[in-house]
Amino acid sequence: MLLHVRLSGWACWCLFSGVFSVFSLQQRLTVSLNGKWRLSNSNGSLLLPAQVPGCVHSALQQQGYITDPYFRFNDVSYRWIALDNWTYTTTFTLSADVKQKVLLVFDGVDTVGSISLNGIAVGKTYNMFCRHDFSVKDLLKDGENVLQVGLLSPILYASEQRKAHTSYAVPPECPPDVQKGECHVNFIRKEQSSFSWDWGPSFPTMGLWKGVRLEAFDMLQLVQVSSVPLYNDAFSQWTVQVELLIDAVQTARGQLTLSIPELDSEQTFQTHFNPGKTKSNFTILINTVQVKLWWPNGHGEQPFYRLTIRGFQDEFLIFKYLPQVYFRTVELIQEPVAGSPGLSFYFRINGKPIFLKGSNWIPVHSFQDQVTPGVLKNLLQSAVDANMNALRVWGGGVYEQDLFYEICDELGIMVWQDFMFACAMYPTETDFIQTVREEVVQQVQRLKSHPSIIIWSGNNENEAALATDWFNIPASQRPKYIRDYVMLYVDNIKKLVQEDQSRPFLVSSPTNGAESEQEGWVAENPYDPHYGDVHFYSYILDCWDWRTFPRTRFASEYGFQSWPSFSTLQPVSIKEDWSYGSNFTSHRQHHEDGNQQMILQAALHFHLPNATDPLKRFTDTLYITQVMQAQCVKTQTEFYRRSRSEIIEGKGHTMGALYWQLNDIWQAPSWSSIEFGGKWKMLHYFAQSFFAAVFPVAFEEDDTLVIYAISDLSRDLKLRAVVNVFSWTELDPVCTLNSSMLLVPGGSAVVVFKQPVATLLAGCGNCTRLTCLLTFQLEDDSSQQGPTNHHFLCSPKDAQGLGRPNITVKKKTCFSVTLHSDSVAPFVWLDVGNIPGRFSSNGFLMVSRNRTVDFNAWRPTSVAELTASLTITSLRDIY
Ligand code: BMA
Repeated sequence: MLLHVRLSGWACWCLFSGVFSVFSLQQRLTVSLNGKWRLSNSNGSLLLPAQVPGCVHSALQQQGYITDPYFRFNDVSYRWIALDNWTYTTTFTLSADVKQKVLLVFDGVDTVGSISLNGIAVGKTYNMFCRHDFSVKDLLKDGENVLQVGLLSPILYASEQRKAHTSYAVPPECPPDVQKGECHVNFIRKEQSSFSWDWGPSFPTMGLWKGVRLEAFDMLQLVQVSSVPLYNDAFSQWTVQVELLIDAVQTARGQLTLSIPELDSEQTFQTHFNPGKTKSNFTILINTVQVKLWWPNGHGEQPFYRLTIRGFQDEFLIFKYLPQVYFRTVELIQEPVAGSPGLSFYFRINGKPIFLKGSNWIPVHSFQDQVTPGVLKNLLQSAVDANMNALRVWGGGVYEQDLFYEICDELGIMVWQDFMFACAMYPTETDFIQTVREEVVQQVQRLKSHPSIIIWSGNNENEAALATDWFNIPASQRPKYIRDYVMLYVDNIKKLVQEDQSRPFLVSSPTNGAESEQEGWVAENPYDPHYGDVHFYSYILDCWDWRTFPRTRFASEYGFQSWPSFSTLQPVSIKEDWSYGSNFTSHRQHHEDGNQQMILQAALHFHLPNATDPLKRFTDTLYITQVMQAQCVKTQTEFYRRSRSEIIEGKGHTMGALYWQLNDIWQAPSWSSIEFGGKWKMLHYFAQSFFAAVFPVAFEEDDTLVIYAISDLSRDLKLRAVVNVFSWTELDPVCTLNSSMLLVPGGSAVVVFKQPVATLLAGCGNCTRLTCLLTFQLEDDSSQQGPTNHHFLCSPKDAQGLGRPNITVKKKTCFSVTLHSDSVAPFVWLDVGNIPGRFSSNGFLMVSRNRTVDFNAWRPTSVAELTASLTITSLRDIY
């Protein structure tokens, strides 16, 4: 049918020219149905234009029916939106009947939808993570066609599903009250955090969150392609497995040619395509072992090759596609460790053990249609700029859009990809399992060509939830829940995923991995530091005391909360909100006692803000929470990095540190190191140092100062530690100590300096623990290697001589400022309000009279604008 289409007056058929560069004699035609649709609520009282892709909340806001959903208490005020049912409608005009098959394709419906075309039911949707297509040729009319998608309230649907599940409960029923969220999210295949989380609001979205289109073709069309390189050790041979998902109208014989000219490799296959959608696999042998490999950030480049896939029928080219292929291998090594019970847990990429440095990724926005390429790029670039090489896409959010993984491929960010299940038990009724299976098949097919994804993981914390009984499941019923757990993640998800041989699969995070499997997939203690990965949180214990941290094989989650800066909060609040005790401040905190915990943790080492001016007191409090968080996560990360080469009391060989969490979903207190909007918190500036490839770490054990040199480089280094002892009152070191030169092998952490603190101080003027502090760095024969680090010998609140530094701006050129200080100043923080961008360094310890810092603006600005916005805060300014 149809050569011409008019969608609301302006769309038309076009030759398909999207991701696949397909051309053929049997042209495939597509028409986008994206754009302006009509949206109405269940009783018709609201009728408005709505953009597709999009969601109901975004449409209501764009049309002025609601204000910013993130403003103040709007998450609660706008609860009604997701309690109603909504209908999306569009009309389009067609003419001329030319194609044999016409598909109506939805890349993503959020979530419970009934689709009708010209009044005739086409299909239903129950899973926002699935793509749907419907054969609609017979339903299309010449002239005007009406397409409608009715969406049920996800809250009411989830609750209905829960009610129907009468045999036993599937906990948790509801989130904790402090989250002000909705119940039974585990009964609906939808972003789990959209019903609220401990860092995010409840906005149970509804909408057509991805594209909609018609696709028409005569013979066949290529629906999806994946290409996965595999290395066979025994034969020292690379192959590329190519999988084609083809939709054919009738049986057809054909020929397929795969080639990578740059690698001098080409192969032709005779094949045939069966009617309907079928997957076909082809393997091309690579004629050389000399391929350029894809490496994680910091370990090499990210080169790729072009694979040419050509399909022919009767010698006519029917499709052509040119995907990028990146070669790399991944192994997850779980084997006995000398001197330690349990098993190792680390990743080997291209045969090289790699320490994973990074964080956890949560949804970037409650309304996914508002996530722009710029926002994604900025966040991922910020990760790389902080020397990260890995991110975990956490299981309570969404499988990210293609662009996310493409950028990770390009930047060398390794992705630990969870499946979207988190902190809950899940039903295992046939329908539920069926839709999950479809979701898994589709997502693996979509994503497996990305070298950046180095592991699939079944869920977030569900093994731990069962093992440590989060939901008070009576002992007699436990076997049933374990059966359900195994059925979902092992018998279904794991089985489906294992067809992808290019990366490992873990059932959960945290898990004991191979040991959990031994114990029937739910280990007695999935947090066992001798196995697998660990999530560890402790808000009450002193975070400066490294003894409180588990010496785990792999730390995949740990963290501390902080508040975002005032410039981030200001647009969503009003004056009466700007105090730490306000309703707003407690409303935005979704973690029980979170605000108090931050203050208590900060008070262990810092004087709390005591300004009389309420606004200053508030902004100083935001600042001190960021100082606390940065220092806490630094201490914990340093502990993990220095544990990579040693076994102490049977524990160690830590090979990963992914703190919780990288980004924020809205303007609120959370564990993130980047605020909503992209502004770096102090923690992110700290991460830039503590994730540096070469880095010195100091700590004390039994009053002895120990300094480690940590190196992620491949080559060996010869380094010495240089320790400068400063008095809080002066800007010239009281004394300087040098260690001897030591070998620091590539990929190791070794002790380079050790001295009792008392001895060190005795040889250094009148220094005491209270009057002095240390900075230290690593040097080779010619220069400093890696950043300078510091070590406090007492809590700054007890420091003697820590005065107001009187920091002034000495010089300003372009976007750089030179600061001048009279004395040592800890945690010097430059802020330019809402001018987006970042400083070359920030939150630093100033131990020199002058220091120049650059500002990299993310939009055009001027020296005058920056000058007017610049504020400088250091620790002594808040009390
Ligand atoms: C973890 C995560 C999230 C949560 C975070 C902070 O365990 O998996 O569920 O947001 O802790 O509490």
